[in-house]
Amino acid sequence: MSEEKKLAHNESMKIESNYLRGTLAEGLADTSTGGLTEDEQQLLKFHGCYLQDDRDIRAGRRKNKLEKAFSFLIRVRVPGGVATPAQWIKMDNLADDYANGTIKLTTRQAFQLHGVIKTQLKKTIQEINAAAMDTIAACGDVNRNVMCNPNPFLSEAHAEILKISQEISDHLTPATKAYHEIWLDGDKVESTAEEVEPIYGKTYLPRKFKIAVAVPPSNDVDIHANDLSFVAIVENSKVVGYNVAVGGGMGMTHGAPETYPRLADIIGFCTPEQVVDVSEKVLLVQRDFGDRTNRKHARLKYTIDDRSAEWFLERLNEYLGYDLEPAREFKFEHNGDRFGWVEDHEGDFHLNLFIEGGRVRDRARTGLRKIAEIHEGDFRLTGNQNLIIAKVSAAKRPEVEALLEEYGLLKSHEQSALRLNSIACVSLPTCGLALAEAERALPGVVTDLENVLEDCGLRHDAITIRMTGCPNGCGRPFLSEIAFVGRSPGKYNLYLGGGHAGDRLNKLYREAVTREEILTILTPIIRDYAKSREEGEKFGDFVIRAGYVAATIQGLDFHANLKAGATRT
Ligand code: SRM
Ligand code: SF4
Repeated sequence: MSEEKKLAHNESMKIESNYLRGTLAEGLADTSTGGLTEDEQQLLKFHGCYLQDDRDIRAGRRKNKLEKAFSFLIRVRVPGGVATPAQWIKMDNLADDYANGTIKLTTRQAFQLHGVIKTQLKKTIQEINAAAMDTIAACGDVNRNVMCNPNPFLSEAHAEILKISQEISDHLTPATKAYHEIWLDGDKVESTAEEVEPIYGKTYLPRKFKIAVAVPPSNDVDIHANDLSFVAIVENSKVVGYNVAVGGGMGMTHGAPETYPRLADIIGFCTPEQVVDVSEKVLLVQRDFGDRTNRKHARLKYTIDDRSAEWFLERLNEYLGYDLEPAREFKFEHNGDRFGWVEDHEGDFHLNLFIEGGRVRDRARTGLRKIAEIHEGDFRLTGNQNLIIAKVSAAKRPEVEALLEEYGLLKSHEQSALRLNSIACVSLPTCGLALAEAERALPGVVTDLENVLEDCGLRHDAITIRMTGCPNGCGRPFLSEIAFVGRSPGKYNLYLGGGHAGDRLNKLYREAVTREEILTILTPIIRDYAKSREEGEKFGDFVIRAGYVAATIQGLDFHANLKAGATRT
């Protein structure tokens, strides 16, 4: 990082905030507006909330000279995605009492509530905490919700990785008492001299930081979208250690080729005992070397690309005081969920349900609440916005199934394989950064494509398909076989050729296509795939072999495909 460059404004804001306090308490108490100042909004993120407004009615309110229809998004951290039935019921209550009547299951195994108004924000956060959940560090320049494969009861390996994810999460949670003071009426710290952030320091990280733990062959946590990942190496059902991957990420900006999605580099292997230490030290290298002058260049992926993965490994080994071992062999086969019932080695059952767009609403919400009221196991949020009803005993299963049947959930996973492998980010109307629809548009696009797939005999062939309202990449679009990335209202960039296991970036195939053009463009490619694919060949591999798009390599090349004119004649 060049010393002459001016630090980003957020850096001084963090220093002056006195460990994330700033004027947040005063801003929240000000009832003359439903909003907050710009700095308060930035600080609020560290506490797990975003100021938003209802974009469906923004223009009308502007015309009538009214303040935007402000409300808050609250993100609830759920390390490893595990929630008890009591916590589920609490989220369900809060959805009705303070939010917009829905629960959103996110792509990082967390809960979100949308539409909470300022005067009810504190009360809502207090109730979340009373249910032994919290929102601190769900957003902001800190480590976010730690993801892990959500099926811990299937083998001892899964139980181990859940434990390790929780340990990483606990270790990297900010130490500031600001959260307790502001939201939970905790005692005020009298002097800042008393307070330290032992890991982060006063300026926290240059940008957000994301960690995931995967168990091959499943890459359901999409390690290549994370700053740091641990890939469990399992021998005889025991985790002998973890490969360490660094520098993955999705976010980019249209028209700014210096920003791009990036696959993580696998740089070594560590033992289970070293995982928390490695997490801390990777985070510290990024804390010390990440770019604090340009927030669009501040993620670990750019720190590594600016210097090299070898440089990063040397620094990391220095910080650790020991060397990572060489990485071990492993293979991912998919990054989607495995739906339906499975039985574990203890004789309990787990049901992976499909929740379209991760949005729990209406009848499905009532059904899941009824299940929570009788459920003796727990709930697991998956990284694909779906839900596992976990640890159902053989005796309890008929009761759970009767409720699933009554509320139309029993066959939720009997959809086309395309739909089951779809992800849409939230986008409109709540997301302030959305350029086009996503959660509200993808189901219809999938329906159109299903007709073509059905016709070609491909209904049961899993193809990953993702849509986001902008190129920030919250639905991890650049890792899917088909992706639509919002450009402007009703228009998307179409990407093809991601790896089915989330291990290869896709490539831009067409720019600014309309909703109507999507079907026209994709129909012949799907037909070609049905006719010309090789035995077992995945759609993402086929479109590269058939010359629709070039295989992607890293970095600036991501934007090169269209210019190279790689389209099939
Ligand atoms: Fe995200 C910003 C929603 C996962 C990359 N993301 C946002 C905000 C908060 C918009 C904002 O800053 O005002 C969105 C709120 C929309 C809303 O109304 O709810 C938002 N992101 C989401 C969620 C809810 C999408 C979903 O439909 O599930 C996911 C919440 C995850 C969680 O529980 O923590 C979500 N966001 C992701 C992911 C996927 C992942 O982490 O696996 C990514 C790509 C991975 C990565 O970070 O590189 C992602 N979100 C971003 C970015 C781009 C970051 C970058 O490095 O450029 C932004 C914008 C930013 O930070 O400036 C963003
Ligand atoms: Fe909003 Fe863009 Fe993220 Fe979608 S990808 S939720 S539109 S920031």
